[in-house]
Order: sequence, then structure tokens, then C-alpha cells
Amino acid sequence: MRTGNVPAALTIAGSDPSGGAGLQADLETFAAHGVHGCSAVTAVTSQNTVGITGSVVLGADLVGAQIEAIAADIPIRAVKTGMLGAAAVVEAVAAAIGQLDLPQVVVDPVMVSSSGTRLLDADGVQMLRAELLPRALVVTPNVPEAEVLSGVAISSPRDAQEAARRIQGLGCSAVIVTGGHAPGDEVVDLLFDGRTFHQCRTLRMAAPGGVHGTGCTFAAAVAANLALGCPLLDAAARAQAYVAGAIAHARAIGRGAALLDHFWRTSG
Ligand code: PXL
Repeated sequence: MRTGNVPAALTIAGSDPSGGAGLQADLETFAAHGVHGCSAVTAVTSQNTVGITGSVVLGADLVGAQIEAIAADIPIRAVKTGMLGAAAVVEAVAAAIGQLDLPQVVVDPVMVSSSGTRLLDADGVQMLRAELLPRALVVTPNVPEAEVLSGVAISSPRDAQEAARRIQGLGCSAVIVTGGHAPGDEVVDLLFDGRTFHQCRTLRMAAPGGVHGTGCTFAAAVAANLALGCPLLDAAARAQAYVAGAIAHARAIGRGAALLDHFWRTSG
């Protein structure tokens, strides 16, 4: 048997059977970074690259039990949360993270799918603000999610800064307002750590017909880099470059949105 210190990360997220987003995208992202991926499933969706046709959220106890089982066995270096689906699941995940003292928690505050289906109701969002954000090292909202979490309408970089300030005030150590949904030739991810604003910039990749899974992949790449020992700002910059490459190499696998190539660095 080989012994080595392959770091492990845990995703707590929903299943996307098309493999574009959700825990499947997270596990591919972890694997592409050389990080062992563990997954606690929160919800099962029926969807393809065109859209979502249904979903069932698992019981909060079962979600908590998955996290406990993993943490009792495997040293987890970083955690990523994605679709949580219901307030009770958000509460159970926050409680498990607290009780098990899980490190380096990256919260992707998933609320709506790229195709427009609501994935967390208003009670769930309130629970996320009250219970999960205070346990996060970093939360990674896109612009619409940052508007909901902060109550600030964002139409300028100054608005994004104000939103980031307010979200950080909810108790997370840091926030990254991702720039994929904002206009412009450049994508600017805005990181606020409670003291300083940092910007990570990259040229916007053209994605004709749209891509699916960028938010999940970004947050998973931040978690993977944290698991590898990177400081947060480096992890954010590396995750941005990784997602840009995965978009540039995206492939039309189904009839709808293109899917990211999570292995673009290693598959020729
Ligand atoms: O992109 C957000 C997201 C997260 N998790 C699951 C999803 C989606 C969007 O479709 O299906 C399971």
C-alpha cells in the first residue's frame, strides 16, 4: 500500500447527473488538483445540460450523518458547500461543521440554477446568513447572490464593495464576489477579508450558448487550493485561472449549455 499525504477535501452539495455542476463538478475539480474528494449528498436533481426537471432534498439527519462518518475517518483539510436545498439542511450542515470543527469552509451560496430554477427558498437563505456564514472562511457569491445576501443592488464596482462589506459583516472571515455575471471584457473577482479589498482579474472567455457549473467549480477550486496549503488570496487567484481555462476548453457534450473541461491542464 502506498502511504502518502494526499490531502482530502469534502464537498457538501447536490447531484447534477449531467456532470456539469454540483458535486460531480466539485469532485472532478478536486481530482484535477490532486486532492482526494469526499462528498456528502444534500439533494438529488434530475437535469441535463438544457435544464432541471426535478429535485428531492435529503433529510437533514442523513446529511449530518454523512459528514460525521467522513470526519470520523478522514482528515479533511477544506470543505466546500454548494446546493443545500432547505433550511433544515443548512442548519444541520452548520451544526456539523461547528461540532466537528471542520477547517477552511468555502460556502458557495447556491440559490438559483443557471437555467433559472430556485434551489434554496427564503427560509434557507435566512438560515445560511444566520448559521452557516459565521462558520465560513470564505463565501463566494456571484452578483445576484451577493445582492440577496447583502440587500445591496449592484450596478458598479463601488456597489460590489459595499455588498462585500455587508456580507463579511455577517460573520465570515472573507468574501469573494465573483465577476462572471457582471458586464465587461474582464472578469473581476472582488475579495474582501475584513480589512482590505483585493481584485483578481482575467480576460473574459467567450462562451457561446453558455456554460454550466462555473460557480461550483470556482468554489471547489478555492477549497482544493486551500487543502493544498495555499493562503486564501493565492487560492482565489489560482481558482480564477483554473475556471478561465476550463471555460476556454468547454465542450458541447449535450444539446444545451457547454460543460467545463475540468482536466484541461492535463488532457492534451
Ligand atoms: O450551479 C448551481 C448548482 C449547484 N448544485 C446543483 C445544481 C446547480 C445548478 O444547476 O444542479 C446540484
